[in-house]
Order: sequence, then C-alpha cells, then structure tokens
Amino acid sequence: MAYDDTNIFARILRGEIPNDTVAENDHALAFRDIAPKAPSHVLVIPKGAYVAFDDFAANASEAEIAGFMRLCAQVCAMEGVSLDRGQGFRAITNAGRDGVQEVPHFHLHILGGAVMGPMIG
Ligand code: DGP
Repeated sequence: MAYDDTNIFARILRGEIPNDTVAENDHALAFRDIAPKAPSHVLVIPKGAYVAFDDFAANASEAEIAGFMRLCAQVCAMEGVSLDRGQGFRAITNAGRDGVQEVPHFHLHILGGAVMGPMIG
C-alpha cells in the first residue's frame, strides 16, 4: 500500500496540526491521543513515511527502529507505567482493514493507568 502523505499524522509531523507532545527524538515523535482510551494514552510514530507495522519492520533502517523503540521506553518511564516504576501498560498497533487502522501512518498505542479490558472487540 502506498503511503498517503495527506494523513493526519503526516500533517502533525509537518507542523500543520498541533499536538500534545510527550517526547521526541531524531526518529520518532510521541504525543497524546486525541480520544484517550485510558488515563495515559500516548501514540508513538516514526518520523519516516511508513504505512503500518509491517512496512516499518521491513523497511525502516536500524537507526529508525532503535530510535522508535527507545522513545517507546522513554514514554513508558515518563508516564509512570513501566514495570520498574508502575503497574504496567498495553502497547498495541492496528494495521489495515482487519486491524481497523484509522490513520495510515504506523503508530504504537501505549495505554496505561488502569487495568485494560479484553483485547478483541
Ligand atoms: P488507529 O489508526 O485505529 O490505530 O487509531 C488512530 C488514533 O489516532 C485514534 O486513537 C485517534 C487518534 N487521532 C486521530 N486523529 C488525531 C489527531 O488529530 N490528533 C491526535 N493527537 N490523535 C488523533
């Protein structure tokens, strides 16, 4: 699937739409979800143009992958949900039609601050 650079997260990355940034590095941006599903709900996105998880995992450079993953860990620590500081979290990514992905720019949801409900539904 070709990357559509008009998607909302591409527009956030270009600074066309404001966001509530939590943390950032050279390769990734973390910001609060506009419609939080948990007391802490942060989205982590790569700065590169990747449609979904499989695109990112297959095509991103090792530096991009490392930058993305390190930012995820930083978010968990900052939000107080990492296992050495809090009670845990859920990290999920939706991909494509069956994953019910709304925004076609790869993103990881990090949810915490409450016990999560069922995975599917
Ligand atoms: P999904 O593609 O289904 O994994 O979810 C996309 C998420 O993006 C959804 O939880 C709502 C969030 N979202 C959509 N538009 C915006 C926006 O303009 N700003 C922010 N911060 N979040 C958004």
